[in-house]
Amino acid sequence: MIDSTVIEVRSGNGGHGVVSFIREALLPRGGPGGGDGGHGGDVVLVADSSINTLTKFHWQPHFIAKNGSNGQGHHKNGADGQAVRVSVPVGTEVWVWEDGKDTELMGELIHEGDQIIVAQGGKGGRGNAHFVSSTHQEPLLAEAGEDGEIRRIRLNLKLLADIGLIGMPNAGKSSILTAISAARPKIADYPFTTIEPVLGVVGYKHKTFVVVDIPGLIEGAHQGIGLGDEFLKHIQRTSVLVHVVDGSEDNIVERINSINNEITRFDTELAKKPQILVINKFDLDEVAMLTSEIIELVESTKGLHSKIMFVSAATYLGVDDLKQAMSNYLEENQQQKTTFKAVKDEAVIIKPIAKKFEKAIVRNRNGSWRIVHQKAVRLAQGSNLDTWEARIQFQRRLEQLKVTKALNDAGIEIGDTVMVGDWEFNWD
Ligand SMILES: Nc1nc2c(ncn2[C@@H]2O[C@H](COP(=O)(O)OP(=O)(O)OP(=O)(O)O)[C@@H](O)[C@H]2O)c(=O)[nH]1
Ligand SMILES: [Mg+2]
Repeated sequence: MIDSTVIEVRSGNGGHGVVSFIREALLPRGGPGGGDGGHGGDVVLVADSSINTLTKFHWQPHFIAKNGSNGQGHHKNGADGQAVRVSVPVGTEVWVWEDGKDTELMGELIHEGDQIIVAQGGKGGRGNAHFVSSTHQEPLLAEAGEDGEIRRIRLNLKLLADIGLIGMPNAGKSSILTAISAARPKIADYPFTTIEPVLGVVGYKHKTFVVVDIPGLIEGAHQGIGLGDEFLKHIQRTSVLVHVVDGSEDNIVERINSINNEITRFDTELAKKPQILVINKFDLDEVAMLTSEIIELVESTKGLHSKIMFVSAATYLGVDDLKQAMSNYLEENQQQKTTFKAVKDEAVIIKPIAKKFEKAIVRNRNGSWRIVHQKAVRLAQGSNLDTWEARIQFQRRLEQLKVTKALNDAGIEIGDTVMVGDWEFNWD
């Protein structure tokens, strides 16, 4: 099962606004008619319960939304670029991935239909019709479209289940899941039969809940021994753990402690979750005979806060009581993000990462200046600043955008070279 993968997403660029004038027979001087560019498409992840793994991203790790179209004359705005909507499993965490590691959690898709905009389309540039002012009836300025975003993100699937089954290999975890639900995980008398998590839906009276069976743990799992502890992330969102022990084994208490140590090392919060301790294989005489001894041993061990139950997954002895205990424990310990009682939450839309606005200007090493204020740069890129008149209009905008003030405050002098986008001029 692929439950973690890095993908690259790219939103569309905004289309450019244009400079254009309406000149018709009856309107010799016309007015500005340059349309706006369309917005670039977003890349959006959508939680979809019909998908259970991230496998498809292994083959298709790139998602590119369409650019917005440029505006045209006669107030024609460019079309918006189409968004790309990508279905991901419910339970997916989305991380910004930089330099080979997670840097920021963008959000978690917990409910069916939850959405997160992982790359926001660039805004369309405004056409010259927007730049009319009392002093400039013939605006010669238009904005270039804003660039889209390119980003690598890591999808990390954490299954959503209410109850997690933990324990050593061969304890009978998969047998218990089979006894309480319609799931049919592989069962065999050798360790590590289960190699990836399996979900089962349990119905008890009028309630339903989801139980996840994960591969067995052994001492040293946190160091990668056995199948390691990477599957433990799939029980991080559960509310209750069912700790399954093979009652026919020796050293029961040591076994329980070593599993608890492994989960503590993985995540101390996980170790604090309430546990139901299930002594399995109760059908075997050797287990049935030692019942009171086992209870005494477990109860006299410090730090074991569990409820003890004796169960046989083979004969179904105690299985109904176990379902009832699970249901009661869930009721008492329910955490938000679970499926218990099939609570139907509203789907949420997670906003994109806020764009960081840098400063307005920078000084180059050779003493010249560069305007980096985004709006000013887009205006310069979208306009032809070759004419004296366009430059006057542009300087007027620089004043409005407070770029002029920033330059003055920083000590610019007449005659200094100023660059913005691809343009270069002397300050006057
Ligand atoms: N007698 C008896 N045998 C059982 C019982 N439950 C499970 N077993 C046997 O124990 C062995 C292991 O069972 P599994 O359910 O595969 O154990 P598991 O904990 O899922 O093991 P891994 O997936 O390897 O971690 C199998 O041979 C089962 O038939 C039980 O209640 N009584
Ligand atoms: Mg198993």
